[in-house]
Amino acid sequence: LELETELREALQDRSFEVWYQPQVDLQQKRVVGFEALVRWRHAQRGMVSPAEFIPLAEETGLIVELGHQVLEQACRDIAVFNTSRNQPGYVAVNLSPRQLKDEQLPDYLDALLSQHQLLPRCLELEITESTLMDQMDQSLPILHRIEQLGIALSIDDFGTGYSSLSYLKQLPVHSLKIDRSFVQDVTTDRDDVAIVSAISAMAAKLNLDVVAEGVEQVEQLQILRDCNCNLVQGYYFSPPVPFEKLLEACNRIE
Ligand code: G
Ligand code: G
Ligand code: MN
Ligand code: NA
Repeated sequence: LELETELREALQDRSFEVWYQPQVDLQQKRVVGFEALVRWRHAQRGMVSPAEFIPLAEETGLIVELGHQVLEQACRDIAVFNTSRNQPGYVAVNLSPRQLKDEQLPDYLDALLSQHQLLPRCLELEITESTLMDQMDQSLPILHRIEQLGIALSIDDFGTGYSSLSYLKQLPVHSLKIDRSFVQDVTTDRDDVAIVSAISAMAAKLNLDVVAEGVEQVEQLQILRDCNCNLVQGYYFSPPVPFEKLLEACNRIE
């Protein structure tokens, strides 16, 4: 079967899974939130990476329905998860370009929060820097309405997409995610150290949180600490895991 047909069937069957990767506050040594990452368990092909099907979903417009399914699952899961913890965590959901042109998105999110009786701060949206810069005019009014709901926005892959700092100032942004490519060689490349500490310092001045992604080694962690980057995510703490394994992952970290 063609991938597109299979994608439609999987949407119909609601057979996508959402996995979660913890984001850790280094000072508190606590898991403060989770990135939601969609997974497609395919009968013949096995686990299909979102890197393969998200672009197709985006091209065909199926991303809007897929995005709704992911958002619904993520909200349901975080609502359940938070009842078992004394401090509520947030779930950060990735959004594609087309979703950020959907004028119904803010109302949809508002209804979703009510349905799951979630505080707005329990939901974050990740938008890549390049998506933002490519469609600022169309997306900015939508993003402002989302901000008014109290939902936080995070700029994903920060540092790779030529964001203009003047745009950054206009945007209702809550946090920056330092792209994995800068974290990867931070133990050997002094330029990467300079980039990470500059982004962290700028974020602090602008009152933004900063999250380092793709942290795999304890040596990277120490440098990130020295750069005042307090939130980290990566295989060092936990890979993305299915919901059933999340509590166990949190207990290992904390
Ligand atoms: O988890 P993994 O490395 O396989 O994810 C690959 C890519 O797919 C990443 O760029 C990630 O942002 C993207 N991705 C994962 N889940 C979603 C999702 O629910 N929606 C969108 N739009 N992108 C996602
Ligand atoms: O594009 P985005 O940043 O949303 O994608 C996150 C992707 O990074 C996911 O596919 C996730 O599985 C992957 N990822 C998460 N932690 C690590 C890590 O420590 N190392 C590597 N190489 N990939 C990671
Ligand atoms: Mn992301
Ligand atoms: Na990223």
